[in-house]
Amino acid sequence: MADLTLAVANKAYSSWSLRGWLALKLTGAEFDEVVIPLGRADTRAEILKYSPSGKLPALIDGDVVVWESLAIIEYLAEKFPHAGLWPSDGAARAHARAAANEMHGGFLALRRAMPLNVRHTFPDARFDDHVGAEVNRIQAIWRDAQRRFAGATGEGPFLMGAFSAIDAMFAPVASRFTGYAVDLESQAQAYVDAVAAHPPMIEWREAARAEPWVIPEFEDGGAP
Ligand SMILES: N[C@@H](CCC(=O)N[C@@H](CS)C(=O)NCC(=O)O)C(=O)O
Repeated sequence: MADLTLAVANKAYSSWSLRGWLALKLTGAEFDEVVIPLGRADTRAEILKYSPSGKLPALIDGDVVVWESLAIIEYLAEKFPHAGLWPSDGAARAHARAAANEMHGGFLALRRAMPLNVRHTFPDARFDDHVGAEVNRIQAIWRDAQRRFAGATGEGPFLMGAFSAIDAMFAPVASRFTGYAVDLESQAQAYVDAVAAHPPMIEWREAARAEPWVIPEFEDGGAP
């Protein structure tokens, strides 16, 4: 049994679980994983065994329970200071944290209109101007991060160079942009493709495809 346990919801649908899981993968630490399927009679009781909020992901480290994806990232960044979750440069770190927080608290229209489904694509979906404005804002965040801080976390095609916490926060959105065939600027498209090819993302998608659970309302709208 590993020291760390991460409880997540269905990999097919749970964007918040994916964020916590990608951050934990980044540390290279061994961990046990518990997947709790949503939408069942015992879902809430099962989640409450790990997470006091009744929501996932939750990280358990001995007596420490960390719920909320951003708090999990911060906990991991403190516990594994050499994992490079946040840039070492203060300006880059502040920028990455601001973008991660904007993602955590925002983009509600987009999140509602494009439920995460890493198993299926919806190329014919159409979106209103509200969603379009959020897509543009996200592309601006990505453009700005790459222009100002490329290389802040190392070599690579991600927002600050190597894959880091800011990418974990935006990875589910990148996946939605692929799934819903959103028309993107070329630089944003290159970033989305890089996220899709990130080996832990491939591992997550493969595990999602192997899941037996299907929640019909999440297959055609309505996000968990
Ligand atoms: N603000 C939370 C959001 C967590 C959240 O909403 N998780 C969903 C799954 S993506 C959940 O656990 N839902 C429980 C349920 O639907 O029963 C975070 O950042 O971790």
